[in-house]
Amino acid sequence: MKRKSNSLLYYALACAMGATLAGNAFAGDASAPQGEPIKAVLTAPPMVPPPITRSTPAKVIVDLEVVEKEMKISEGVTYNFWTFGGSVPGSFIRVRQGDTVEFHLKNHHSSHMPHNIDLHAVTGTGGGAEATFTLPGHETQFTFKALNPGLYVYHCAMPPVGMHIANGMYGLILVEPPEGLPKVDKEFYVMQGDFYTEGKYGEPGLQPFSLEKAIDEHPTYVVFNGAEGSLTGDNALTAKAGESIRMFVGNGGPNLVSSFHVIGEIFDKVYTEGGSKYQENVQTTLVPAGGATIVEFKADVPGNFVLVDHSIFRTFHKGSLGILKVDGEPKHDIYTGQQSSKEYPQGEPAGK
Ligand SMILES: [Cu+2]
Repeated sequence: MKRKSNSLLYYALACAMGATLAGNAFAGDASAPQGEPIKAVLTAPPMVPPPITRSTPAKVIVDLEVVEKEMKISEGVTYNFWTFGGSVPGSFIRVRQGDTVEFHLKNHHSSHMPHNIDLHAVTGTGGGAEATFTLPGHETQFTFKALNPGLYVYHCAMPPVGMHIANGMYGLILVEPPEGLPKVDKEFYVMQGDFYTEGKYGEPGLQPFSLEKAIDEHPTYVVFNGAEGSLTGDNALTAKAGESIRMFVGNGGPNLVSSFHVIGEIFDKVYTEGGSKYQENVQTTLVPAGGATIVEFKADVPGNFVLVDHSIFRTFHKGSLGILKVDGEPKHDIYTGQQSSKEYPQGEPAGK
């Protein structure tokens, strides 16, 4: 009798140990979605959804609708954009590493084309493209686990892929690390894209897509956030002197690499290519087509700071120009502004 109860005890202990080992082996149990499913907050550029404050993984539902719509690309010029969520770039998606994402893709009834989505944050066939072939008026759904933290591009991958991307079908998804990103005062969503129209730059009216120019990689417009002027004038980004700024910067392409630079600022940190490691004290950072980067800096002094693609003819002749307007008191110990301007005595030119 005694022996029997001992063996039962050992059996119970062994089971308990087994369960613990299994629990460790499948980070599965600890990393299973906790609590009720959460509907993801989606934002149009330049806005970013609020930071995630959860300390456990969740099931997150993303509901994204493709809409084909005519919008302004430049002053007096419109274009038939194909969009994720009604904006170019598409809605910003923010999840946490370890989240299980239930992704719903709708394609509005008014669409003329089928669309799908390839999220670079997805581990699986086509990044979800195969699972989301969606006809106009239909909805598809698949689920993925956000395994890797980082800032990722998503885009449509329906053939002809280049044309769907060239029409504005891209956006960003941020997978926050479990501990979150360091707190900052302001976060912005900026994404570059190149556009190819039949008409020349500035030619008014609705401009059709030029496949020939796209294949030749000769864009008519290179812009931030889907249109020339999307980040200037009343649309300029704003901050106060002393605030810390984080920009989630993407490049939808389809063709060009961006030399992203903010005139009059130095990036304190650049999470190169949207990954986990950061470089410090950077002037200009490359953002590949289909890639992203996170830049951080402090707005030390007031002024208009100009966002550019430093392949500079694009900026002044094709539209890739934005403004970050920083208000506040001048700090003359950091920057004085002009202190003098005068003639100086004529002599032999330098270099003689
Ligand atoms: Cu598409």
